[in-house]
Amino acid sequence: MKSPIKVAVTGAAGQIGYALLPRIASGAMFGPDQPVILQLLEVPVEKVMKALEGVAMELDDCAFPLLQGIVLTDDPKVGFGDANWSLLVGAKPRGPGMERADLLKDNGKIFTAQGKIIDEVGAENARVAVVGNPANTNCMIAASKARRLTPDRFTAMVRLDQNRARTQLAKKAGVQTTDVKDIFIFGNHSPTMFPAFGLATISGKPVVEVINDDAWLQGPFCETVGKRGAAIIAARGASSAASAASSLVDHVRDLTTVGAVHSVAVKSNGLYGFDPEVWAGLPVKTTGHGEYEVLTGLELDAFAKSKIEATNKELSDERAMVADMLG
Ligand code: NAX
Repeated sequence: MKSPIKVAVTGAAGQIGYALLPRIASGAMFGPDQPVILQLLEVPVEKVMKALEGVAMELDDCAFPLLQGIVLTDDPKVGFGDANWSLLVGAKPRGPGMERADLLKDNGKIFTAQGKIIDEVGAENARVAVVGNPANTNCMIAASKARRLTPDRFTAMVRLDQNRARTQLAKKAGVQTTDVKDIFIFGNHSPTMFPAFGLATISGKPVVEVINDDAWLQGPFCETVGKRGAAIIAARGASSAASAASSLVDHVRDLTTVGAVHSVAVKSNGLYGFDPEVWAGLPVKTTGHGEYEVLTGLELDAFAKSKIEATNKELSDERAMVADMLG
């Protein structure tokens, strides 16, 4: 039996947490032979901590063979202590009439503190995956606070967008999602993100040839993927939770599966024309446990380049709005 890994999850009493924790405990994220200890972090509010206790009771009631311990805490030092992975799901939601800049600043404070503490108390091989929005910029802020952990340890999730794009292409072509390959998300986890259909294939043939409808690909396809979050809210009366949790399982599982090729928001280092300092969705190949390389040299046409320019501008603008919080 392998020794257990410690997985910290923030916002564990929230709706994504509820869908996520049983998947981690069942082995879907780290494999069927990897025991886990869950370190669940929430805000110091009695009602919330009580709800977290309820979540832990349900996890107990599943009798997961791989679940070797559950820690419930409102103390980040305990939550992130020795954690091998920190999954930063908790964030402040955008309230009515709240400006994006205010949301960036409020959440910036949370991720400033969490970046610092993970750097101080996380495991030697600590890795971070950010889900809480605005995910790319929150991740950049957390990474900027680290002195020990290098920027590559900090990733943000664009996998939900990739999964959404994959299914839309499969439905349009009348194939299974497994027939769709290499659909990558470039840029921000926001409606400006670009699902780069020009690089994708269906059953080994370019998507543009199989679907043969540029107007649909450039218009409704990009729009559906970009605005899917809002469509879910309109239909369900609540934001995506099960699909977000499932995509986070995919994000981490593929970052720990050597050879996996997938979309992850990482420090761009100037690739594909992005501002070098922002965290942008990019195609990566996993090269080791949590290690990856960005795929370089992929050919992008003028349409793709214009979309990337727009999403890069948004990321750069977000960076400017939180400039005083970085470093
Ligand atoms: P909920 O509001 O249901 O849960 C969030 C939880 O986080 C709450 O229980 C809250 O108490 C906790 N929290 C807040 N600040 C915290 C802190 N400093 N430390 C620990 N816990 C804290 O939201 P939920 O639907 O679970 O969504 C969580 C986040 O994911 C939101 O920011 C949301 O916008 C974001 N999403 C990101 C997605 C992505 O693809 N990157 C997609 C889904 C989702 O919209």
